[in-house]
Amino acid sequence: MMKSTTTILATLFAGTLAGTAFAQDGEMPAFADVDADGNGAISQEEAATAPVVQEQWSALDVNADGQIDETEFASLKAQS
Ligand SMILES: [Ca+2]
Ligand SMILES: [Ca+2]
Repeated sequence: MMKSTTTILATLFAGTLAGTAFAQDGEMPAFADVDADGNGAISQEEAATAPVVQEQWSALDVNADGQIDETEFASLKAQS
């Protein structure tokens, strides 16, 4: 009983991780998805959930205020 329950949970957990990794792998995130707290700007903490944003942070943060607003986010480039 315990064994099969553990196996099911492990499978679900692995599936969740795989789904998350797939969604982040080179795909263009939506601004609203990265802006987790919905304040209209992406902080560096929020960018940590979106590698494509994090990698281009210095290019995106044009006014160097430590946040990516929606206008700055618009220049995000899809990765090849
Ligand atoms: Ca935010
Ligand atoms: Ca900025």
